[in-house]
Amino acid sequence: MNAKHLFKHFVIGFCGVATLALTPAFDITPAFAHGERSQEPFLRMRTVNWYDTQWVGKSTAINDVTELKGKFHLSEDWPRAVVKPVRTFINVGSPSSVFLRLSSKVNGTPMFVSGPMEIGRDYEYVVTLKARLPGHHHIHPMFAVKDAGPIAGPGGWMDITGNYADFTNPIKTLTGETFDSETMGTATGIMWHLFWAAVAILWVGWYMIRPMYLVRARVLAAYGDEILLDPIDRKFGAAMLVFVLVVVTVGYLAADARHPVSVPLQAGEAKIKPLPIKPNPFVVEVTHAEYDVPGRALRMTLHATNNGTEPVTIGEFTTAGIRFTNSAGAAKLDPNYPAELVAAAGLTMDKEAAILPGQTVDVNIESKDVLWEVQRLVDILHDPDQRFAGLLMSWTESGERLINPIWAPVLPVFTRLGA
Ligand SMILES: [Cu+2]
Repeated sequence: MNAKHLFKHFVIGFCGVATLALTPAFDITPAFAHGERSQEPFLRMRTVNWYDTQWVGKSTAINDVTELKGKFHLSEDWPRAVVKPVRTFINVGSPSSVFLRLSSKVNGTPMFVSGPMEIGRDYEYVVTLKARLPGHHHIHPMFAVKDAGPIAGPGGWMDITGNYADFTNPIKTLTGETFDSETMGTATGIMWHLFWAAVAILWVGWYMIRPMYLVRARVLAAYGDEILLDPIDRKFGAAMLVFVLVVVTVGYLAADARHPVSVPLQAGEAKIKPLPIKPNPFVVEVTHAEYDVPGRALRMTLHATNNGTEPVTIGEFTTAGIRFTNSAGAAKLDPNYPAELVAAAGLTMDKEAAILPGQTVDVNIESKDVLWEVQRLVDILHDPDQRFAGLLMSWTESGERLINPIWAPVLPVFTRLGA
């Protein structure tokens, strides 16, 4: 067994021990999520409206590469309480580093540093992932906003098969060297940790025994600190100062000589153009919205005008990664989308007929499902700012999808009005 395998077994063992140690503390009964539902609903509904999320590799072998991709719209109804997305980053929410992120691209631009994004616009992301730790993992796209924190998107399960011991991540540098980033520099890292720990122990130990703390404290209180330091202490202190400075300088010069060509950590800003605004002939406005608490339903009245040349059918309302569809929307649903996030017959309307070109209608639309409770979105009713936002998806007769961001204040009701 070589050093690399030894290191890998150490990591496996360490993760195992850590899991065992944490299990009784947190009682991790079969986890179906990892806390995303506890994120405030105004954050999940009114910041990032995720859509077309795809967990490409439902099952990936160790070392194989897969993708997490999709699109999102930054809601016009962005809460006042959340910092505007002036510095953002696309990341992946996962239980530890089960995948290695090889790249993230937003609208085709590599996003290895953070950058601003525009409210009201759409973005398409592709995160390339390399399978690292075997298991059944819940994976979320995540949108990090500086000073607001990470905002988790919908979670889907991705499996990784194989053995961690087989994982490698060979990297070819610009100077033509190849190394495995999983093990590169491990010995150096461990050496420095041990070295500085030994120096620290020596430093503390020296003063600890000359004399011991309690004696020292009493002398300090009675006579001050001057008599506590004898000339040897001062020499030892000066020697340590010189020693530490020499070690740091020599260490730096040695590393610099060994790797003369290096690129500093990137501290710039990714400039990402939003997706072009697609002309949308379907104009929708929410004129009234209420949440029926016992009925677990968000009801809204839409004032909709079809300015296009084809009939338009409403098929889906999506918010916080949860999708409410009627039969028209269900037919367009990606079968791989996590079933626990879909209310397949959750969307009903009082006018099911397609909205004809030139027609203006007021449609009463209801998205009803226990998911409002299960996903804890109903908590908006406890917010001082009771509002929702999401995306309304409609389809023209020829199959083109039209997306309308919608948002409105929500009135809580406890019985069906007018019933
Ligand atoms: Cu999760």
